[in-house]
Amino acid sequence: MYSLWSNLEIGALFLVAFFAWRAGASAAKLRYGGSAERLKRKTRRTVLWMALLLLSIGLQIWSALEVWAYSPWMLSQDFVSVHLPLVVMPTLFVIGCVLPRIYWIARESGRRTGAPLDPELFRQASHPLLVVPLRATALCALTAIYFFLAVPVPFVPADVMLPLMILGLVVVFAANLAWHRWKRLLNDRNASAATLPPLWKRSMRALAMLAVVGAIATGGIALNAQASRLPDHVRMDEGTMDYGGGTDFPHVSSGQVEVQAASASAGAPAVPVTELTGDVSGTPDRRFALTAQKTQVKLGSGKTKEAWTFDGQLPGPELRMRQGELVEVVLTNRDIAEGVTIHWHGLDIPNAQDGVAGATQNAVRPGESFVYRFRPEQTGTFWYHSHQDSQEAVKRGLFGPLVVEPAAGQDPKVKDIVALANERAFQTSDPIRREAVAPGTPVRLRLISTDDWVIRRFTLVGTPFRVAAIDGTELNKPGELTDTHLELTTGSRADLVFTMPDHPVFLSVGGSKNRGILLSKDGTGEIPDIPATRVFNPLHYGEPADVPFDDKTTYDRNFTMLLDNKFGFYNGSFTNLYTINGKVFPKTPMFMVRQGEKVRVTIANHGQVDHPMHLHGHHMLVLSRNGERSTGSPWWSDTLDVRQGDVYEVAFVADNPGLWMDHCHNLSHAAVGMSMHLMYEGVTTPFEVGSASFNRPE
Ligand SMILES: [Cu+2]
Repeated sequence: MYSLWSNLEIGALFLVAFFAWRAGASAAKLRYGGSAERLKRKTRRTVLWMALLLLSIGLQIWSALEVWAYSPWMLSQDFVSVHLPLVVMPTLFVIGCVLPRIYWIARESGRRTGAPLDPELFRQASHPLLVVPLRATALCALTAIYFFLAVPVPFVPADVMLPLMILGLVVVFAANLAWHRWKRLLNDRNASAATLPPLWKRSMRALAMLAVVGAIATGGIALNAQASRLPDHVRMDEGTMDYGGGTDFPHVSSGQVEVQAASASAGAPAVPVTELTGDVSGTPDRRFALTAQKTQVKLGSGKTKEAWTFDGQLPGPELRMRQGELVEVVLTNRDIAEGVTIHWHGLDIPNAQDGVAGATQNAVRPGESFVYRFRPEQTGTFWYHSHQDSQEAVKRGLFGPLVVEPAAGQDPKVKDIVALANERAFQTSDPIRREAVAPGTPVRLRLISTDDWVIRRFTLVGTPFRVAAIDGTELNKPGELTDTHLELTTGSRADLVFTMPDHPVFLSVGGSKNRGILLSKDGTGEIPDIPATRVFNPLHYGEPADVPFDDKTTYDRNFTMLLDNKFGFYNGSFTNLYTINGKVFPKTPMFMVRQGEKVRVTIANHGQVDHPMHLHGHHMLVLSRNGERSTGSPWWSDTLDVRQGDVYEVAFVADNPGLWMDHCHNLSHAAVGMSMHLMYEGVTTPFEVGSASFNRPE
């Protein structure tokens, strides 16, 4: 409902601005009526524009009230406290001043004939109160549109006051000017016979006005562009600290930047991220070597294209390991000049191994290597990708699937199929993959969605199935599903299980028959038709089980993450910015926690597009969505798709000390600032981002 009404409201604002401007222009021409007949015709035209204006105002007010009625205050506040007054106030003047005059002019001009105009009729037809309220309505609507396009919530008072003050000054100045002109006009005997100035004269006047506005805007734009430049040196243990209503930690402030004090409070001595390795001594149980390299890959079209790959493969090789094993991965960068790291997406391993350039390590340059060592404690479906310039790296191919089997190994009877969806990988392979599976075989399909800003639709046709796991976490007693599709956002995973029937089964990727995986006795057979399906909803799926906390728990910290978008500058370039709590990195706050604390985060999306929020090193338990409690199996997520107007309450326990990225996994959003981090008390980092650094995590 939020997206419908908020989009309508924005559309209505544009209509209000347009019709108000048009009605104002039409009303301003009434004084050139010259004769009663022509005045009558012009009045009729003005009335028509005003009728359209009032209709669009009605739509704007109605939809703003609906947004208010259906969504929490943090999503509706700007509609109610900014947009509504900006439209309602000038509308009162339109109704009080313009309507009675227009009515009077229409009536009187109908009663009279010929030229010149009766002095009283001319007096009213040239009255400033006929035009000024309409022009003011247009300016107010434009201001509301500016607030929508360029100022994200939560509002900073200065961001709100400045445009409102400029608006007020312009309206008062213009009204004053109009009043004086009218007085002069009434003293001029020939005024009532004046005709509309020629088009070129009007155009020149409009151009002059535009030039003034343009000059002022250019100055403002240059200042903003300059202010958005990334600093040369940024350390992620410095910045704005958000304590989520809990106790502050010792810190020192210099201007807007806060730094943890060298000696943190008792029990949490300062520790650099590099020391947060966990116990990784001994001989590795499993070793991998991955080489990042430029590779010419062959596309289905026959052409070749340069990709960045691990080991020359697209996607990178499947890494399979067992729970609790000591795993060693040696990453070597052969020739990726931009640098490489590996982040183990969804694995909650010690911080030093998290693979984020500028946070937990330096990006690996060409010719260099880096050794990752960790023990995976979870089982399930994950993936890995470079977290150096990750938007570019993942787009070009530096990613691959990762599966953690139980300590005792996977049941050998199970047919285990990894279905990693990626546009670039699709281009290099057969769009239909065929697998031979004997009837009666238990099958586990591991779905992984990796494309930037694509909500992938997966539809399993030909058999009932269960969703066994989400984001690498098993669900409790999942029920059987048919005619259901899953929507997986960038970075999220789901495991589907079923028993192979004696007829073909098709996993459709994207909802059509021309891309996916066909399973049958011998790998041949027809692709079944895709029925109408409904979308899978994890909120009430499966059965409840014990969880360490719920909506009645008292949390040590309660954070709010308000997601939005606006037009603005990022590092000097004009773009669509994606903001968290009104800010873009590095000005986004850090969520400060102490080890062992219970943490609740409210994530709300006030913007126009979806944001898959990915928290490193932890899994978030979904408590509720849009006020509706999660009543099914515990739903643990590491990449939660927050759609327009959604409000999620999630919770986690701070049990993995470190500096953990918390960012949108639409990597193109993270690249323009939709990134922040979770920061444990006393943790420091020796690494750096910023324009003087080689590290560019996003
Ligand atoms: Cu996003």
